[in-house]
Parts: sequence; structure tokens; C-alpha cells
Amino acid sequence: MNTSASVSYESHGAVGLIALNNPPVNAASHDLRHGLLEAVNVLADDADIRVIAIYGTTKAFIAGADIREFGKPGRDPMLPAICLALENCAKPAISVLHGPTLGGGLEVAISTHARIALPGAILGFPEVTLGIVPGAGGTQRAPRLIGIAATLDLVTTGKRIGAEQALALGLVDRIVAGDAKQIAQDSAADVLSGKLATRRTCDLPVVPDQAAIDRAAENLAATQPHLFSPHKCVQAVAHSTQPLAEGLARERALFKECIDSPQRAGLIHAFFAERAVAKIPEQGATPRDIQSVGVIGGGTMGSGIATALLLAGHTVRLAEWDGDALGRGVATIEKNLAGAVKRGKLTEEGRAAILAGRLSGGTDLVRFDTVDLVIEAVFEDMGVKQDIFRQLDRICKPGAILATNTSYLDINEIAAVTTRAADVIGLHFFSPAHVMRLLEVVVADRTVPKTVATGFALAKRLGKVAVRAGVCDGFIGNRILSHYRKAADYLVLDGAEPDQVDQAMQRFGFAMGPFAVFDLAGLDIGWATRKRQAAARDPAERYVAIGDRICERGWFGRKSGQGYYVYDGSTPRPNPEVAAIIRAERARAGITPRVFSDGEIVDRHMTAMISEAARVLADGIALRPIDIDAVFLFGYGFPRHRGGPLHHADSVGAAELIRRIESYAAEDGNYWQVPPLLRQMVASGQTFAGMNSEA
Ligand code: T1G
Repeated sequence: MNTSASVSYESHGAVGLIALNNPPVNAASHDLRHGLLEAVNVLADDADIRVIAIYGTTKAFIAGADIREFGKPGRDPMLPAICLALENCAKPAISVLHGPTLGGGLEVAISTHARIALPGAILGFPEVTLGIVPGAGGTQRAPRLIGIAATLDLVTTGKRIGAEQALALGLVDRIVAGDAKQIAQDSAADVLSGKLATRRTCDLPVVPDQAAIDRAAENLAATQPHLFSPHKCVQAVAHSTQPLAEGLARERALFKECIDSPQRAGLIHAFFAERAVAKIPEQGATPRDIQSVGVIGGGTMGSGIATALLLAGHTVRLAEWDGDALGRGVATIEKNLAGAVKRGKLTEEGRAAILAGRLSGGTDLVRFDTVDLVIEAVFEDMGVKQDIFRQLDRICKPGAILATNTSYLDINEIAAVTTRAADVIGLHFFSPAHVMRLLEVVVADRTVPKTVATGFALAKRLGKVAVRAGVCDGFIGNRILSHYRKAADYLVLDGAEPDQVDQAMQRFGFAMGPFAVFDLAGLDIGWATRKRQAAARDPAERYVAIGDRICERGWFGRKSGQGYYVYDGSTPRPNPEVAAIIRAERARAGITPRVFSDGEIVDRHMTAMISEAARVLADGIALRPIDIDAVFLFGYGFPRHRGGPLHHADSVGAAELIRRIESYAAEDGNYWQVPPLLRQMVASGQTFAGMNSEA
């Protein structure tokens, strides 16, 4: 019997079974909530029924509240009401947990009177990763089952735990393998026979633990000062020693505060960004099967890419110019794998098996005749890359995918030297390639859908967030980043200090400011880019030569002990020599330094990024604004709670962005120009969010 589209119940003697079926993950939508409450009430009123068991039929028990409903008016019954109805049910109600049992799903489970987990169940309170606190009793009922300290650990981190750990904590009562429905029926029978004890969570006492609360508050104040919801989680759990009704009311109030915070919108946008980018025009194409991969170049990028492939189960053949270079590449891969063992991503046996069986190397490309995919990761020189692709065109089997890891070169020019441009694609990894989640899948003019789909399938297997990009200098990320960099350089030339700029961007939420990042990446990389672009540079453009002056001294940042900062102690310190270079460059340009506020520093960086992002969209290099947000969230450390540059842009508004650009243009009309898309948005009232939903 259905009580809604996604909920049905049936009775077997004294046992009432409730099945939840809202694919793909049983998100607690209004339909599921309404149906569940109805089913509980019907079975509670049925005189024949003596025990109720709830289970899921999709890949999850309940993956939490329906995130798509956030920010919209709530429709009753809401989750807290369902949790109360279950907890106060006159008959024992139990839940069978398989797959993801997260957030509101776990809150429903701990409101029932016993929980049986299947092996592979994933439990947790990820609400904090969405900028909220558990809002249906999680911060009040969990301490009654697992204590305050364990609850704080789960709700302030959003970590997910397995069935074994949940059993050890006391979050579940049993682990049983098998079919969820059958387990629901058997467990209900065990309740009736007394073999499975039941209890109301509300009846359990909370052991006060002020020390744990203080520790959590201190730790968060130090580690996440700019985030909102983690601190609210601690405040909520702190109320769990109060009578349940009071604690629930306090939790709900904190939940509402979080729902209204802009961080919630940013974090939820980031959640959907990770998923939206997989929706591409080519998704209907069947990807090729990729098992064996050839990687050319054993430098930082090549060895990182090889490591990512090996960790995902591929067989890898590494090619380098000579034996020494090959040896260095293999040594870096071995080190990367050892790091994976340390991080618990791989066992020592797994590492040994990879090195013994799935990694080989050579100093020529001959053995690439059987691989399914080649990823070229040699230094950025068009001639060298074209020569390699001519060789691959001769050697590789028909249907092999030929990919380049170039971060800016024209992939059409690379494909043009082969007879199989349809199979040529850009796979732009980010360093360290076995760690960074972003992969720009760069589609050239003649790349066919099957090849694009193969790139996306590979990314999924590597656990990467793939974003589709068109061909231009720097694709999506580096093209926009170069304007973030320009804003930083102009601010320093005009009066700000590099460390002031860095601190302002850190307060905005970046882990590191631009100048510290440039020092980390190596100032010589930017220098080489500027030299490469010199010939094509607009003579009217204001050119900041501070970086060149620093590099001319042989200072390339961290790797050379100094750059914008001096790295001679535990804490990098601003480089006084660079301060002198900056003063000299200002004098040379006839600039009287001015004072910039932190707000203005942030505004100029964001406005420069957003302007170029608008041009990237207009050029069709990115499919949607959310793709650009995903690139910066997963590849450039953009603060997740800000949702990405274009989500942030909507919080500023196109009209205000135009006002800013026009005011900056008074100083430098050559650089600061209003992108036509912003004017169109003002005229039509369109937003970047609107463009995402239209796409
Ligand atoms: N609401 C709505 N849609 C959801 C969803 C949810 N909770 N979870 C997943 N989806 C969609 C997702 O967008 C995708 O859609 C499809 O399902 C498959 O997901 C009161 C308020 C469960 C581990 O934070 O972590 O409860 O892209 O591709 O890799 O305290 O999804 O196909 O259109 O991710 O197998 C707390 C979020 C909510 C869990 C499955 N819950 N979800 O991963 O599939 S807040 C969460 C996940 C809350 C209460 C509060 C994962 C997953 P589309 P997928 P997957």
C-alpha cells in the first residue's frame, strides 16, 4: 500500500514494513516525509501490528533532507515532526540502514528504537559541509547514544563512518548482511521474540562533558574562524544536557540561523557544482574502455598523473628521454605511493603490488602500440609536443585516445599534426596531480563525443571533478587566474604591500594569498609566461615588472629561499629587498602609492576574475557559470563557503560590478573594461545562477 509516490507499507502478521523508494538516494523530499509519517500513523493505529520496521529500496537508506528544497518555504511535515512521531510511537519502530544514512537520514534512524546496519552502510552528519547544523535532533539525540565528544567529532567535521565504527560507538545495535527488506522482517521478529532490545533515545541520559565542548570550540576558533556553522554545531550539542524538548528548540533556532547565512548558499552551490559539471553535451556517448595508459614525461606532472592512474587501478607505462630522467620519474611515483600509504589511501601490500605489476617504463614510445590512452606531460613547447604526437599517430593502435596535459597551448595545433584529431583531447591536471581534484577536459575543434565521454569517465574513475573546457590560452582556470594575478600586481604597484594583499585574501577565505601562492608555485613559471606573451602584449596595457625584477635576481620563491617572502625561518617574512624593488618600480612609473582597504583589495581581485569569467562564458569556453565555479573550487582553492567566483558575483550583482569597473577604469581604462555580458545581465535582470538553470 502506498502512502505517497515514494513510500509504501505492508503488514505480515504483527510486523509492519515501511519501504522508502525515492531514487537515487532517498533524499527526504516532501513526498517521502509525508508518506513516511502517514505509514507510521497507519501502522501505529493497526491493532494487529506490534512492531514497525523501516528500510530503503534505493542505493541509500536516506541521504538526508532534500537539499534542493533548501531556501524554499518548508512544507509540513518537516523532519523534526517525523522524528518525534517515530520516537514517541507506542509500538517499537526499528530501522535497517544500508548505503548512505546521512544527516536527516541518520536523525530518522536514531529516532527509531533500534538500528540494524548492513555492511557498507555509511553514517554521518554532513550538514556542516553544507553550512548548516543537523536540524532534526541529531545534536540532541546522538549524545544520548554515543556521548558528547563523539557527537562533536561527527557534527563539526561532517565525517562519514562505516558500520563497524558506528557499532563500536553505539550508533547502531547490530550489523547484518543480506537483503534490507528481509533483514527488516527478521529483525522485527527478533524484537517480538525479545532477541533484539529496543529503547527510546529520549529516555537515555546525556553525560555532561564540558571539557569536550570547550576543546571543540577552541579548536574551531583556531582552525575555522571564518566559517559559521561549525561553531553553531558546538553550541547546539552544548544544549544536549537540557531536557530534550528544550535542546531540540535550541537546535532548530541555530539551524534557522544557518539556513539564513550566505555561507549555506555558497556551500550548497559547491555541492551541486561538483555534480552539475558532469552534465555535458557529450554525456550520451559511450566512453572507450581505458585500462592501460602511457604517460610521457616523468616530471612533477607526469609522475603525479601516473600515480593517480595507478591508484585508480590502471596499468601505466612511463616514458622519458633517458634512463636518468626515467629513474627520477619512477622514484617520484614510489614516493607519491608511499605518501598514499601514510594517508591510509593504500596498503603497503597494495603499493608493492602496483610497483611489481602495474608500472613499467622505457626511454622510447615503441611499447605504446597497445595502450588504450596516452597522456603527454612534457614541458610546454609546441614543437616538442607536435613531434611527440606525430610519433604517437604512427605507433598507437586505432581507437587509442591521445591526450595532452598542456596548461595553455593550442590543442587544435597539436591535433592537426595527426591523422586522428577525433581522438585528441586535453586532460589538464593540477599539481599535485594525484591529490588535486580538478581535471579540465579540453575539447578541441575535431574531438568527437566518444573521446570527450572517455575523458569524463576517466576522471570519475580517478575521483576527479572533470570540467569541460574549450580551447583558448589558459582554458578556463589559468585564463581567469591571470586576471586575479593582474589585480594583485596592480594593487601592489599602486600602493598595497604583498603581505597586506595576502592577508586580505586569506580573510576572504583563501588558504593562501596570491603572492604566497606565486612563491610556492615558483616565480619563474609566471616569468616564462610573461616572456612568452610579451610579443602579443597590448602596448597600451599597464605592465607590472616587479615580478621580473625579482626573478632577474634569481629569486624564484620558496624553492630558492626567497621571493615576495623570505623563507629562512618557521614563518615566511615579507622580503625587504622586494619592498625596495616595489618602491623603485612605483617611482619609475611615476606612481604615488595610495592606501587600499582590505575590502577594496578583495573587490578588485573578485571583479577582475568575474570580468574575465564573463568573457570566458561569452566565448563559450565554459558551458555554464557553475563550471567556472567548479574549476576554482576544486582546482584553485577558492573558499568553498563563497561558492565560487560567479556565485559570489551574484551576491554582488551585475550593476554593482559595472559601477566598480567604471570607477577603476578612471585610473586605468585600458585594463578595466565592462564585459558586454554584465551589461546584458543588467538589462535583462539575468543572474549567473539563472544561466545555470537555463543551461
Ligand atoms: N538532496 C537532494 N539531492 C541529493 C541529495 C540530497 N540530500 N544527495 C544526493 N542528491 C542527488 C545528487 O545531486 C545527484 O543528483 C544524485 O542525487 C546522486 O548523487 C535536517 C537538513 C548520498 C553519498 O549532505 O553526499 O539532512 O546530479 O552523484 O556519488 O539535519 O550524494 O544526478 O542530478 O552524489 O553515489 C545531508 C549529500 C543533507 C548528503 C551519494 N546529506 N549527498 O553519492 O551520488 S542536510 C548530505 C551525498 C540534512 C537535516 C539536514 C552523496 C551520496 P544528479 P551523487 P553518489
